[in-house]
Amino acid sequence: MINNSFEKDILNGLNSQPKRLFSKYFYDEKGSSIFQEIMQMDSYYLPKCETEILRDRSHEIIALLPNSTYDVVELGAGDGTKTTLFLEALLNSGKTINYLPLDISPDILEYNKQVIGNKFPELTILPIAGDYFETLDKIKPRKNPKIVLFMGSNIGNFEGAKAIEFLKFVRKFLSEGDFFLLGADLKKHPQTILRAYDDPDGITKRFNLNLLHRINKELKGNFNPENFDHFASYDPLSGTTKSCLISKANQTVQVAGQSITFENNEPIHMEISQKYGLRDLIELREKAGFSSDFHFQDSKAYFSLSLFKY
Ligand code: AVI
Repeated sequence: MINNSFEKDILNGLNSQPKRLFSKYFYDEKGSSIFQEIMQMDSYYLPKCETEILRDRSHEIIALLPNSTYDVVELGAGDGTKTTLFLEALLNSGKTINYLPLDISPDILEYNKQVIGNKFPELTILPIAGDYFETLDKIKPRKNPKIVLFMGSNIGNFEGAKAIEFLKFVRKFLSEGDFFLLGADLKKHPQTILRAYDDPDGITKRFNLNLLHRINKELKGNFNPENFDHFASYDPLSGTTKSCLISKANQTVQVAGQSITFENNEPIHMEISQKYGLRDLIELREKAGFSSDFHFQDSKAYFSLSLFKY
């Protein structure tokens, strides 16, 4: 099915200067499966570090939660595999919890419910499918205190002030006594970060090129993905990783009935993945209006799970 906002965003992006496409469109069926390959790469340290924190430090996070009952709300929950570690620690600590996974995809939520439900048969699971606005609106009237999870460094894909806007937006659906748990990738040696986004096997390149395939399929495009290279860069001053596709020739491509011309070596900006220092995370928390913060890192201090109090 052709999605109009997809078409509009793609055409606007390709007619902008510099050209740009948006990483939120990476995740069609093929893109989601390539992302699973990325998650398995040795150089893509993020999921391993986050899992280590959830495995080894969940009890410290839970010690900061004063209530005995919580709604655990997970934004962009996906299949929920990592979350089992946190849910298990909550249940072991004697808390009564309900799990509310929110995701745009009803299929992934169905799978999530099966996986988590099999592991914790006693847990109440209330999946809610839809975009953030619809789903958060549904959890707002619930009486239990909430802990909202936003993990996987997904915050890093928001550009500039959009990360703060997003946290402010989520906070509007929370109230006194609630918490927000943010998974954020930390600033570290630039080479380590670059290797995560520029792997020698070309998996990240395929991940980016897949969006051109998607445009071909869904918007009657005729990109030849072989005419584009992938280039990732990391700026240690700003903490921003940028991914671009680079045109390997002067070429004209048709998309949804429009002709888009590329000069040789012209970039398409595809994605940013922001890295944070501790000070940056504190600033983010303050600007979003949360009252205090606590940070839990893995043994290499590559990644942070940061708990913000309403
Ligand atoms: C989903 N997101 C947090 C990933 C990231 O690290 O920015 C997407 C990704 N892009 C390239 N590799 C992984």
